Amino acid sequence: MKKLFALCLLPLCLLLCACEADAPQQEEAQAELLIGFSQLGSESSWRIGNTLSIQKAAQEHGINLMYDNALQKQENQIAQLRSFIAYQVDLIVFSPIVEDGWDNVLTEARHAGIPVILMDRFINTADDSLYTAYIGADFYMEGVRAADYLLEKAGQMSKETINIVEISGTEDATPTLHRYQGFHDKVDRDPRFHTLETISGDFLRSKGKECMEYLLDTYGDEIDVLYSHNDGMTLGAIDVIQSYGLVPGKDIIIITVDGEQAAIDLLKEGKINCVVECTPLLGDLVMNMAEKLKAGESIPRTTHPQEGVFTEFDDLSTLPPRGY
Ligand code: GZL
Repeated sequence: MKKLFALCLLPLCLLLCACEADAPQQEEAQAELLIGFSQLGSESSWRIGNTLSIQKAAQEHGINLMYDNALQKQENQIAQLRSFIAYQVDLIVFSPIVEDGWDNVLTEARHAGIPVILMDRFINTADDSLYTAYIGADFYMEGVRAADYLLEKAGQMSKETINIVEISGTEDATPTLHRYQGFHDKVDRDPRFHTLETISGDFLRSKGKECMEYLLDTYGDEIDVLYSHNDGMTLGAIDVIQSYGLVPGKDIIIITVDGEQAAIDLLKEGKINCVVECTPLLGDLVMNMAEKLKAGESIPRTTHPQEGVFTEFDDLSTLPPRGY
């Protein structure tokens, strides 16, 4: 009855059935594994690639996935987590849109005996028992990699003062907080660099465009460098830079994060100078951990995927397609 009731609570949930497994006992074990996956939205190519990665990996691992999209609203994610609890899923996987406000619903998941994996973004809590593992990027190091490129580039810029504008991601989101900190911990120590302003573009291309219009109207040709927290906002900013008659990658040095194909293409064209990689392809990592949990094995508390950085100084001719 509870499950029937829960089903009524999940109008938007897409239940992807387990694909065939080789041996019957394996099929039965995996078919029992039901993951409740709450995705925060569809705000960027990165996010869409991340969703597809999770769905593809679930199918390939023969794991049932109950998927829901919170459309950029924390209250939707909390409601989805409560639905997963009511449905008694085996595991909850979600990407918390912001770091605060999860203690109550995750306490309910713990009381229901449902483990939680944080995927892609982190939470701010005093109670570490509320989640089993974090699988996602080291965003602080992404910020450091962005700064390392700029320090190398500055050596070629015959300028005593280098003015930076920054378009940051969703406020209070883990990537925003840590990409900011990793970058500024390094850059702010160097007297050549001056950050004119940091404003949030919420990881949206449309807001990246609005932010760049404001920054160019406010600071004009004072701007030497744009540090943008994701490729979507960068693409919006580049449209504006060009509409103002400026040459992206030359008049304004551009550093971006994610590594989606469109950004790599602009890097090859010289319109972007540095692309810090943040892979959305976390599906296999998540499903492998889910299978270990189901088998009663322990899993690492934190798992970071391998990530790198692509710059104008690299040979990009052999770079394979990005897949997102
Ligand atoms: C990073 C991820 C961010 C991406 C953006 O892991 O949370 O959210 O950088 C996405 O493109 O919107």
